[in-house]
Amino acid sequence: MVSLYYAPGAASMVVHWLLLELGVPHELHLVDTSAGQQKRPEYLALNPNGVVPTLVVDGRPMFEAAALSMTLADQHPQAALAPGFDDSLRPQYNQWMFHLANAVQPLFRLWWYPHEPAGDANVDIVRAMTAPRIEAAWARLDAHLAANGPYLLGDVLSAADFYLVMLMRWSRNLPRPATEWPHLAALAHRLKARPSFKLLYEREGLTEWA
Ligand SMILES: N[C@@H](CCC(=O)N[C@@H](CS)C(=O)NCC(=O)O)C(=O)O
Repeated sequence: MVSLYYAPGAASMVVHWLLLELGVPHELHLVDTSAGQQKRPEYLALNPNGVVPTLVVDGRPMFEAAALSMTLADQHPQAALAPGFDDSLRPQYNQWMFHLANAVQPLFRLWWYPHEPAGDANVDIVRAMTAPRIEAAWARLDAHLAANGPYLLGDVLSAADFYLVMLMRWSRNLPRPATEWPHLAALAHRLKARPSFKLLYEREGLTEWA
C-alpha cells in the first residue's frame, strides 16, 4: 500500500504527479500546512523534518521529493522515466535530479521562507538577493534545453523533466516566471499536455498555471 502525504502544489506535487503517471495505486492524505499540521507530533513521527512530502510504502515512511521521484521511476521501468543503471544517460539523469534538488529547489525555500536565513527584519533583502539567482538558474537550464532539448536528456523524457516543471510552476508569481525563457516554456507546455497533469490538478484542486 502506498500513501502520499501532500499539500496542494507543494514539493509533494511531483511525487503525486509521478504516482499518477506511473499508474501506482495510492491514497492521499492532505496535510494542511497553513494550519501547521506538518509540525504536529503524529506527522513528525512519519517525517521528523516537518515538511511534505512523505510517502509511506508498506508501512515505511520516506521523505525527500527528489529521492522519492527517483525511487518511483526506477521501480516502474515500464514507464521509461529513468534511464537504467547501465544506460549512458544515467549519469546525466542523476546530475539533473541532484542539480534541481540541491541547487534550484533551495532557492525557492529562500523565496517562500525568507525569514529563515536571517530573521523577519531581513526578508526583503533575502528575496532581493534570491530572485536573480532563480533567474540565473532558469537561464542556464534554458540554454541547456536550447542546445540539447527538448527534454533535459535530449529526446528522452524523464522524471527530471517533471521535477523541473514543478519548480517552474513555483516561479509563476515571481518577478520573472520561468516561462519567460522560451525553451523552458516549451518544456512546460509539453508536460502540461499530459493527461496526468490534468488529473493531478483535479486531485489537488489546483487552478493557477493550468
Ligand atoms: N527537501 C524537501 C523540502 C520539502 C519542503 O520544503 N516542503 C515544503 C512545501 S514545498 C513544506 O512542507 N513546508 C512547510 C514547512 O516548512 O513548515 C523535499 O524536497 O522533500
